[in-house]
Amino acid sequence: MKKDLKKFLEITKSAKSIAIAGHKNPDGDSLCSVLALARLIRLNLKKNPVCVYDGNIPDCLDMVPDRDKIKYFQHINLSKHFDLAIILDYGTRNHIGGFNSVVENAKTVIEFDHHKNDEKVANICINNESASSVGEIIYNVAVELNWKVDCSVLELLATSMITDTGNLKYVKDGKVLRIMADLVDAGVDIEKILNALDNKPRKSVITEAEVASKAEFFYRGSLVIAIVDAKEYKNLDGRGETVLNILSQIKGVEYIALLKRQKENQTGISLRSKTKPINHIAMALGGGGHPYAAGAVVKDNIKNVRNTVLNLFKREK
Ligand SMILES: [Mn+2]
Repeated sequence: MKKDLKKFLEITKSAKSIAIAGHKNPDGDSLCSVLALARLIRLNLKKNPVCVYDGNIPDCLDMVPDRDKIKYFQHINLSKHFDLAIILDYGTRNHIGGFNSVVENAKTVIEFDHHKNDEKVANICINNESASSVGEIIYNVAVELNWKVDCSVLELLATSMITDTGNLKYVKDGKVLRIMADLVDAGVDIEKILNALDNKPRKSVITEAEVASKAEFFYRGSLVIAIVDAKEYKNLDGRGETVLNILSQIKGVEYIALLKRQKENQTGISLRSKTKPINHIAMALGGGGHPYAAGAVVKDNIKNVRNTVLNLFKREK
């Protein structure tokens, strides 16, 4: 067994209190890898970790197993010193959000991540940048430790892998598909998972379709910029995936920038690309992410951010 994994097992076994969180505003991988790891620890080590989140969990994730077992960070005792804090899928420190105080007060911190991450927060890092999702990392941990699993663990891990690969579209090698094949053989129902993920509120889907209909096209249609105003922002479910999905279907579109007016002088940006890496653009805006899916939050109004984004993409043509 690898050294770090052995240490993870020893520390988790001896910890009297454990808290687990993923990044702020959880997506499918962040939420489901937290719930899957907690369930695995309950099943195999007879301990009951506290699952924590910050921000909002999209309605489309309401149906995942153990959804009711995760608590908003302000509903837990933040001054309590946990023996072990585990952070998953977080990327950079500012994405830990309200869980930061738990991390700072914990005796030991362990991380599982697949983001490029130069500033390690944890004492033990079980990271793999080539993994499709943290769900894939947790699956491999469970296999390596010979841990017992149940249907809910497998469904959670499958949901992590499916959502972080854009429904298996962004699969770069066979690893994740071989795991999915094993999960399907073990009873995971991909159709059921995908139908559950479509469980979005009507007002979100309609609002996102309206946002897409007002999008502007630049550089011979290779870049599309869509803008979400303050009122529309309240109606989004998650990051605006429906807008991104609609616009990515348009012929000739290579890059999508979704700009969200979070506050008067704060703009959230989601960037997507079909074939060329764009995470350097997210970094230039003070953010980061994956090569083809990245983002940032900029303290400026939406009009200025739109012009900055337009200029940054000028070089990408
Ligand atoms: Mn992830």
